[in-house]
Amino acid sequence: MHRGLAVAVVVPAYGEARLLPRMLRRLPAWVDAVYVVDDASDDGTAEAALAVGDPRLRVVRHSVNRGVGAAIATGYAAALAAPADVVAVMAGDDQMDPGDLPSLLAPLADGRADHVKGDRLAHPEARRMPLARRAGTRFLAGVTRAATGLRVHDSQCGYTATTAACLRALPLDDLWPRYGYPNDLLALLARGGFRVAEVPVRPVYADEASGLRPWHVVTILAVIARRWGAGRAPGRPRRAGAPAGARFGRSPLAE
Ligand SMILES: Nc1nc2c(ncn2[C@@H]2O[C@H](COP(=O)(O)OP(=O)(O)O)[C@@H](O)[C@H]2O)c(=O)[nH]1
Ligand SMILES: [Mg+2]
Repeated sequence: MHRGLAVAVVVPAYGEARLLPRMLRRLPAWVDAVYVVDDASDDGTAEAALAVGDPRLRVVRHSVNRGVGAAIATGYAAALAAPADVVAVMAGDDQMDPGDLPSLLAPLADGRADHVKGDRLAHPEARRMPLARRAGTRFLAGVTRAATGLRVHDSQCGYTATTAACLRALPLDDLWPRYGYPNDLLALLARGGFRVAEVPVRPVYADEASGLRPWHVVTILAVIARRWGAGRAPGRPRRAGAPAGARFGRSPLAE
């Protein structure tokens, strides 16, 4: 429990036997439940997770690889089947600083947002992100803002926390299954009129290897295009606006 909230963490993991145990051992003691989603890894990822011996941990396995977005949707479903107030997502390659989790949860605990995501570009150590990553992220964030109307600055950051109520209302079976899922999730949130907040998180680049390739930008643009204008759909639910000055997605009331 953290600030009165039961906290679940979903960890998508594909070929992460080396880094996943280190990531799991760094999770704060107040996290209530952890769902590792192993997506048909062939390197013993699931066994490595179980060997950590954390009683909070459950491993869910896909029998064939379905992609990081599909794995997160599976993790969300598992987390929602148990009592949880908020569900965070942290990558299995130890690229998300657990020290940032309280700031991700704060807007949810304060009732100011439904979904909070990390913004690596707003962190004092933003320059740790490789230059091409920073440029690509800025470009994709611009397109995502235009498509959804949400004022997001790091659309590609997968470090998030969402209320269980919001997740229950989202059509998660419809979420894009592979790279590009964060943009698709933002479109679904915008379409539902949910309040999205960004908080600075530390960019971590160490000994991991990314599966993302430059050509994925084309896929991501296509994913964004398929729900273009989602946040401006007529008749979407109206929700309370965010406090002035916060880095929140555009409130329907402010339009
Ligand atoms: N379950 C699952 N996880 C994946 C898949 N592809 C990537 N991941 C995980 O998603 C996280 C982020 O992927 P990564 O390739 O490191 O992307 P990047 O950090 O944005 O460059 C890591 O924990 C990966 O293990 C997949 O196909 N299935
Ligand atoms: Mg990574």
